Amino acid sequence: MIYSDELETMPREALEALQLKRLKNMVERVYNLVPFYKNKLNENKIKPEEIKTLDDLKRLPFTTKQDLRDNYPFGMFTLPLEQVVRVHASSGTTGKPTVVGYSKRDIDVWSELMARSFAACGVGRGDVIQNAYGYGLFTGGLGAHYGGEKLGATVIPISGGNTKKQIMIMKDFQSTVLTATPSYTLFLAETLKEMGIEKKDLSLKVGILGAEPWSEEMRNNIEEKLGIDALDIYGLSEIMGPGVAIECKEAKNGLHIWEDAFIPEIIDPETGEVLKDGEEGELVITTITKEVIPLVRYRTRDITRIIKEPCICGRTHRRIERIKGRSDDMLIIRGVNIFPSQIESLLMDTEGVEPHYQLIVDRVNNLDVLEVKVEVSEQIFSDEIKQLQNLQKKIEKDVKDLYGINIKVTMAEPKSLERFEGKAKRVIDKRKI
Ligand code: DLL
Repeated sequence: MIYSDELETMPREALEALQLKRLKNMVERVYNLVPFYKNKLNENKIKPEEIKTLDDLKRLPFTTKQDLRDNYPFGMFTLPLEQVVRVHASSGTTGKPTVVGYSKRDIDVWSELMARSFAACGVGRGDVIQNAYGYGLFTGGLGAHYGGEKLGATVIPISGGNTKKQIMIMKDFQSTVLTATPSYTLFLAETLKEMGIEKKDLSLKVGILGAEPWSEEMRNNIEEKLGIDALDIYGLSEIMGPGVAIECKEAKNGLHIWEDAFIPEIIDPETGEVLKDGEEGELVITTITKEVIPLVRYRTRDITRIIKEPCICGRTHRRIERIKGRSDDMLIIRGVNIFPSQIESLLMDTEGVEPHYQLIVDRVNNLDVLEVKVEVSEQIFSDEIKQLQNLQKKIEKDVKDLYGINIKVTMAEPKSLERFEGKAKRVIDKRKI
């Protein structure tokens, strides 16, 4: 289902012309209104009027999370607070949060892009959206909420947590759509089972899941457990919130990034060089419609690639591949780079283990070591010890065969590892403790 035919299927040429017009406008605005940008462009000896083609974008300097921190809280805003109707913030693990602001128009654009995203997942009027993303400074809850209302669907603003009540409501209100993190969705599925509720007792048909990396194998697991289509939604507070990119139900392969609002680039994270479509690297986004806090070439730290091929759904906005992980979360184990999502894929393909795991990284004698703790199914757990040992050895061997590294696998009792209501925290880095 296409929400806005004109904008979503716009011929590339027209779309790129629109991008260029908006980009010029935006660079001009930030140069004149934000001292940070004026200084940065001056330092790089580039003037806004020198941006003449989309290719000139790469002459502009990057913006980083640190820049937002240095200008905490409102230093990057282009408008006075009189015109800022909302703020959100992303927590981060240390120090001050990153603060973002929205004008009335920013909220309207965000709601529209979220409405488009819902529609791309087959959601429309008459659908009941159980919005289990957290409400608050986190953008997930309110972002999905406003988009759902804009679309004309019915939104249940339940937020995350309170799992048993959540399930009662899901059943009684006949929710058709679940918006939540993949890890909370797993927790909901597990609780349903404990409560003796089967998927046929529910009206759920789609899950719009994101805010954290998850694998294709995890998708299959969730779809199987809940009998739904599970679609991937991407976004980040600095750029807007949820709805920056979305998978379409038609292809379920890669996420369309709304290019009339954002210009994506993929760069080599080491050198900053722009890579060609199809090459894997760090996603960099320039916002071209935002009023309060437009960002020039924001380094997301998220690793993905741009899919060049047009999509069968007819949308002309390019797709990015499912996010592999954040470059900060990449583990370097004896010189081999590995993302937690790669370990997840492997675990989820292994019979007898549950989709609950932890990665524990430590440094022993100057070498990084990885321990994978994974829950086993009730059945395996009640089998003889030999079975458990075989399973453990099999996973260790599979990791070695695929990635060439030695890791340690430990088996955890069913339901013993932590469950999550929002974003999962699966990596425990003892090197940083
Ligand atoms: O997580 C916004 C959001 C809310 C997206 C609800 C989707 C659904 P932040 O808290 O600022 O914003 O975190 C942004 O989360 O840079 C990625 O590293 C990660 N992330 C978000 N969506 C995905 C996804 C929200 N679909 C950071 N796959 C981003 C992988 C994701 N990682």
